[in-house]
Amino acid sequence: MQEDILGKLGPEFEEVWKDVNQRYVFFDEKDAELGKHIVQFMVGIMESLSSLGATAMPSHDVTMNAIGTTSIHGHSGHSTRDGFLAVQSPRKDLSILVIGKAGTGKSSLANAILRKPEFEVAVGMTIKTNTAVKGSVCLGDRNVKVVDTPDITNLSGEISKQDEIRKWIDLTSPSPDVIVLAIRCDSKYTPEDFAMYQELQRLGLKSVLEQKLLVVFTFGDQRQPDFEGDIRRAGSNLHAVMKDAGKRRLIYNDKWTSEKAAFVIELLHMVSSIQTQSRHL
Ligand SMILES: Nc1nc2c(ncn2[C@@H]2O[C@H](COP(=O)(O)OP(=O)(O)OP(=O)(O)O)[C@@H](O)[C@H]2O)c(=O)[nH]1
Ligand SMILES: [Mg+2]
Repeated sequence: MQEDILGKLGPEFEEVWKDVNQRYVFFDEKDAELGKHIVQFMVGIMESLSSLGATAMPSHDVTMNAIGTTSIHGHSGHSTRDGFLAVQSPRKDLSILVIGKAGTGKSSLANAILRKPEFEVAVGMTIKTNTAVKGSVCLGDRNVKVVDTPDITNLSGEISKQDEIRKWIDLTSPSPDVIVLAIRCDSKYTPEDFAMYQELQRLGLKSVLEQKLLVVFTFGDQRQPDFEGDIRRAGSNLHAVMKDAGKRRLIYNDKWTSEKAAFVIELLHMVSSIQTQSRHL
């Protein structure tokens, strides 16, 4: 492999190759699993940086174009496995709790993190997710658990709200590393939406929401051109939620496959920042 690379790039590359010191990765845009490999690669870099005492990579260091190829500027990891960067020491598993009103795209978002269609996605007006379900995926050497949930104001059957929330906590055991609140960015944030958030606070999630909340604006393909202005003009209820989230927010767009890997990388970056903040509390 080494000879192949040097043969193709010529002797001028020899000096660079010495510095590369086995840290390399191949990106093949025809690779059916390219997105997954990019995420693993970036996770490896973030893990390497944090094991070196650096904070996670700022998001502007990652650029991704429409066909899904990625450029990474200025950072390197420190070990390889099967050609992809991996982490040397085992790291803590992650658990991600996805919550929100019915039809806000929770299951679609959860599937994007898992990179597989684990959870059923709603079609038409049907409410699909009726109770919490867990899926998991390996990213780098981390097992990432994702718990998809129903709209707590719309539970069907006998299950009480308290029991349902107990199930969320059990499935994310010992506790979620991040709570992703899905809010549609193509429609108004209504008093009913805010009432659901307040109900979750009352049902015992107040302090964990204040520490671990991340707002994800879903239906990003339908956002206003002036999205920042749209947020500024949104009412005080949405601003109160975003305050709890410490202004952590992302936009998700389920329609553009090429953006999903970049979204997962940003999400993991947010999780690292939440973890860093909770270490300083
Ligand atoms: N245009 C667009 N459609 C989306 C997006 N995300 C999800 N959808 C669609 O919205 C519908 C609902 O998506 P789900 O992921 O099932 O939403 P949910 O919040 O899990 O729904 P419930 O489980 O019923 O509460 C589906 O038809 C999705 O294809 C998005 O980013 N853009
Ligand atoms: Mg669902």
